[in-house]
Order: sequence, then structure tokens, then C-alpha cells
Amino acid sequence: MQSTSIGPLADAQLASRFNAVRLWELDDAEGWLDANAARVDVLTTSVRTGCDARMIARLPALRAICSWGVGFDTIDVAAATARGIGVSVTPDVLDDCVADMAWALMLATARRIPAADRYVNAGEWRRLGQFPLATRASGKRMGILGLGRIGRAIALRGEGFSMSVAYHGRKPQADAAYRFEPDLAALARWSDFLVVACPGGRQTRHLVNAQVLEALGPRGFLINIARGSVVDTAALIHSLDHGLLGGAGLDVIEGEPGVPDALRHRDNVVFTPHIGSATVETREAMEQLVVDNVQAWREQGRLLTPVNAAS
Ligand code: 8YV
Repeated sequence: MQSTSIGPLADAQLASRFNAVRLWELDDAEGWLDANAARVDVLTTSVRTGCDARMIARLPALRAICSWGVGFDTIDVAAATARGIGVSVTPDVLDDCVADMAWALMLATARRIPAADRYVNAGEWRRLGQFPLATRASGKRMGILGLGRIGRAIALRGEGFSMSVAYHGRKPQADAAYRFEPDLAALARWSDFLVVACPGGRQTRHLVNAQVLEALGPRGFLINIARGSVVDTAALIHSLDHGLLGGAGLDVIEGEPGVPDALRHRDNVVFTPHIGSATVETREAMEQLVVDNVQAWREQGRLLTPVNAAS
């Protein structure tokens, strides 16, 4: 059963190879579930739609949830694990594109690319002359919150920009070549750019708070390509209003797709609409990985990219 569309490539394969029922296309989805829930053993979903404990409870034969997207903050993994239900997501294939987006935002905020573009298009280059000086990115210090696969891809790019890299997370990683900083505020104080690359959810909610933003300081930039929930948006607005933070590049924001008016139309805040993985190549690879997980489950009874140990 598909609770939502994964995209044309995956939807077509799930229908032709696995006879997947498209719940979102049914006129009476509730009625279909009443009659058929006991026969559903695999559910495909996406991180946007998720799968809550109620849906899991409604599907007594469920054995696997195959989700599109690397995040699983919208899936009740604990409820799934308690029932022995495997959950897969789509990691790895999006690391490079999300890391590229972190860099796009880092350069866009530091070098003020959107404001410079507006300057040229508004004819101000001719009228006012030289655009105001911006901030150098190369050779600076980058702090990464969350050195997972995406965090590592961001760190690797930092080496190409001659940056010093340090990171904060739940624990130091033995195989990482970068310095671990146990205190996030201390990492922010050291950093010119603080890049948020950790998972969302309750455990990381508002980790980037007023104290961390103040430590990053008036010449520091916050970049978030992870989840809006990790940053305390009220504290971010306060920091920007009072000149306590240099700027922010945000692919994600609490309450998205809505954006607080207080954050809009600032030259030192650059937004993108949650498009870290949104390239044709990466989105196709993410779709295919959902299908490949379903296939591996059907043919071998295992998931290729599980996030829990259920079997
Ligand atoms: C998606 C993501 O762009 O994979 C994830 O967890 O956040 C991104 O790849 C996003 O879910 C689109 O809404």
C-alpha cells in the first residue's frame, strides 16, 4: 500500500511490480482500509507524509515501512520497532546534493549573492556603483552540528575551501579527522559558519538557541539544511534584530512552508524552499531506493537501508 505518491518513477514500478494500492487516489480510503487493512504487509510513504502510531496500529499485518527521504522524524519508529516492523529511508544518495546546498547557502549569505543579483537587476550597479563589500568564506572556520553522512559531505567540501572544520554531536566519532567539540555554544563561538546537519525530532529541538546564536556572533553565519525544528526561530529573529548574528542561510524553517514575516526581506537572510535533495538525479535515486527496499523485502525479507533493527 502506498499512503502517498513517491514520484512518477517509483509509483509506476510499485504499481506494475507489486500491485501497490494508491491510498491517496481512492475516493473512500477509510472504507478501503476498513476492508483491507489486515492484508497490508508493506507500506510506502514519504518523510513529508510520515506514518504515525495510529496508522501502524491500524495495519496488523504490517512488516515493513519503506519511506522516501532520509529523515524519519515524521515516522513513529519506536511504535514500528515495538511491533517488529522494519523501517527504511533513503540515505546516501542525497548526501552530495544536500551538502552542495549547504555550500550554496554559505556562499550566498557570506557573499550576499541574492542581494547582489537584485542590485544588478534593479539598475543600481549603474546608479550607485560598486556593491558593498561582503564576507570571505574560503579559509574560515566551519562548525558542523551533526557529523553524519551529510555532515561529512559538507566537511569534505570545506577542505576544498581551505576551511578548518570542527563538529558537535552526541559523541565523538573515532574515524573522523575533525575536532570534536562537546559544547555546542563553544563550537559556535569558534565558528565563522555554523552548519546544522543533524536529524530533526524531539531530541534536537531548539539545540540552536539564543546562547548558541549569540556565541556565533555578529560576524557569524548560521546555515540550516537539516530541520527547522533544530533552531529556535524566535531567538534567531531576536539575534538578527539586535545585530547579534551576521546572517543566516535557511533551506528549512520551523512551520514551513510558512515563513515568519519578521525573517523575510532581509539582505542577510537567504532562503531556499527545502530543496536540499531537489535535483532530478537525486530525486530519481531516492525514488528508486524506495522501490529497491520494497523489492529486497519481498524477495529476501530484508531492507537495504533500514533505520531500526526490527525484522
Ligand atoms: C526532502 C529531506 O527534500 O530527505 C529528507 O529528509 O528533508 C529532503 O530530502 C524533503 O523531505 C522535501 O520535503
